[in-house]
Amino acid sequence: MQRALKLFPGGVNSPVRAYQAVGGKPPFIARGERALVFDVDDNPFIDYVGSWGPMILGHAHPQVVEAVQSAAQRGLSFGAPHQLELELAERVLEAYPACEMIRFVSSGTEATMSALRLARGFTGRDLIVKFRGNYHGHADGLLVEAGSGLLATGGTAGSAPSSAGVPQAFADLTLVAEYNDPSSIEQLFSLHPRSIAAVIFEPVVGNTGVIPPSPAFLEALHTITRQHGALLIADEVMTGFRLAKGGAVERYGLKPDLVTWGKIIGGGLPVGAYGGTGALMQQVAPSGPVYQAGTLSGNPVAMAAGLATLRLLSEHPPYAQLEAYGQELESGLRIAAERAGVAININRVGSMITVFFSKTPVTSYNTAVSSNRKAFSHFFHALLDHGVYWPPSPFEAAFISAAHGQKELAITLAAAETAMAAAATAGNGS
Ligand code: KE4
Repeated sequence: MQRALKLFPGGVNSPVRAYQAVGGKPPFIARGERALVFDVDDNPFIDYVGSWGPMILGHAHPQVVEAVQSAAQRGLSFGAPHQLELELAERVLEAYPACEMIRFVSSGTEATMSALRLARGFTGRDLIVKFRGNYHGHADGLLVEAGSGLLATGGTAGSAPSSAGVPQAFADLTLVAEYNDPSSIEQLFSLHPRSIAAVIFEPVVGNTGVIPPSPAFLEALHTITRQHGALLIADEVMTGFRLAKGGAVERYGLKPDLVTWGKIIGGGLPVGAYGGTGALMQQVAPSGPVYQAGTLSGNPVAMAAGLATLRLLSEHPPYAQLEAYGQELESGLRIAAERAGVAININRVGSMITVFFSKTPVTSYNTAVSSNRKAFSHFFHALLDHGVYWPPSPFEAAFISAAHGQKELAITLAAAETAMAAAATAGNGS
């Protein structure tokens, strides 16, 4: 870590890995195998981070590794059309029948950034709407949160950058609504008639911890965007191919105009994508005026990893098994919390789960962030000390993989007994 701190800001290549939310120093991971990761001293951990979503099949799946090795032996990248791009694209679109065309990029950030540029280019409108606490990658216009003041109309004041280096001028183009609050969407559209290009949302929030969508919210997203001629963008970077073969779109019957993907479609290698109807996607260069490009977009080795992963998910769908494990994990955690006398609210959708140390059910950004962070840190470190590698932040989703089985469940729940008792020492503040 001392060496890393000399090389990288915070010693990491992505902030959440630095353990600032929970304190302490992160282990360096040397290898992974099925549901386990091993640190450089070969200590095993049951992994509930799964590289933040991609590793739904578990680590080093032999068929995925083999596909990557054989692709690499034929050359790593050409910057030219390649058959594996077609095969992966067909597999993604087969699972999302409302999408007719797709463009591969190299991260979820690129996918959402490009989808928003397409929405603006297609509608000729400049404003976009996102939801407080939803994360869509680190494009400037998406590092924006609700302003602090209140407008005379009772709406939230303009938006504010959530990062240094994002000009206020960029933030002014991003409006921020409240997740699971239909009136907050309506309010923005009435304040900005015929100026909003798109609404982008996490179909199930993972980035404030797990927050499921209310039916009324999903309904409002569709009716309001249709009514005002704005595009609806479902950001399935985290939920795509996780919540069902067709992601949240299938699970909730969503009808977005554009979908973004990442994580699982690369099987652990850098792949993102955005897709929609042919009419929309034909607006993207070189067939249309909306420019977007990428040196390693669609590179064969990443395509091979994604293809092997989606093929395995399609041939042996793990979703029932993931749901069953999720149910057992959830009820075991509740029992452990009960025994320790600590107040928790668990939000889980399929294999995405978050334990909030809060007396109040978490259905919104506000209820999520008012949960007890200290209790979470004690919970996290007690799990880690007992060989369970939980996401190092109270506001992230934990991920179950198809490689998690009864053995991993037993070890996790045994560790949870100690972890809940540790959380209880932090007091029951919600
Ligand atoms: P990437 O640029 O990190 O590939 O994807 C950005 C992104 C877009 N949309 C959603 C819904 C996402 O969850 C993400 C990235 N998720 C985080 C986990 N909270 C990645 C972990 C990290 O930032 O290190």
